Amino acid sequence: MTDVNYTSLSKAMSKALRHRPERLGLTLAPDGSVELATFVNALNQRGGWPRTLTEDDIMHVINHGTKARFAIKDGRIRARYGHSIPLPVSYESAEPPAVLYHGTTRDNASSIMVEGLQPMGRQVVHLSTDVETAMQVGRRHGKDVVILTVDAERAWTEGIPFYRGNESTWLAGSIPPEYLAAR
Ligand code: HQG
Repeated sequence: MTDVNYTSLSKAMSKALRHRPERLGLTLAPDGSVELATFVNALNQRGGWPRTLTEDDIMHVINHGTKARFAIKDGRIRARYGHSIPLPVSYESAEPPAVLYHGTTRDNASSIMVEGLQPMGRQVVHLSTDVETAMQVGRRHGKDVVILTVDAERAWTEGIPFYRGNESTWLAGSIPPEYLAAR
């Protein structure tokens, strides 16, 4: 029997915890979390798995996934970033590194330098701590990748809130063009 495909499980987890919790009959708490046991039940109810999922399967995705997309605390699971659900998730504000990066396409970059970085389909803007991560993020959108640097230190000092996503991802509401430069 084939075992659970952990890439498919990770995608289903992202979909439920970032975008469409209602599809699984879930309601997320204000911090975007849901009880782990309830979450596993809901994924099993959805079906389509080669066997019944357990909390260990969720832990496998968290411990062996390519990126730290999810966090578990006090028996509850949440997505660390990426949300598009209508209800705003309350991220915890924190002081960012002095400089952050954003990888995007050349076409997007020209509008961004005029309109600023906007959350577009998500709740917040996603920024990277290093150029390599920003390149990977940008390549998801096209081959012609431009890296923008974000003067996070000045933006933070001047009152723009930032939030930590994971080790290499920071979040912000939006970033006006005066804090951005093409690298
Ligand atoms: C662009 C993945 C024109 C922005 C990644 C980006 C990340 C504008 C696109 C996470 C704009 C939105 C998020 C403006 C922003 N005019 N284009 N004013 N402002 N944009 O996918 O940052 O693998 O929603 O440059 O690794 O690419 O799913 O955001 O190109 O961490 O875990 O609008 O998703 O993580 O695209 O990626 P996205 P993103 P996962």
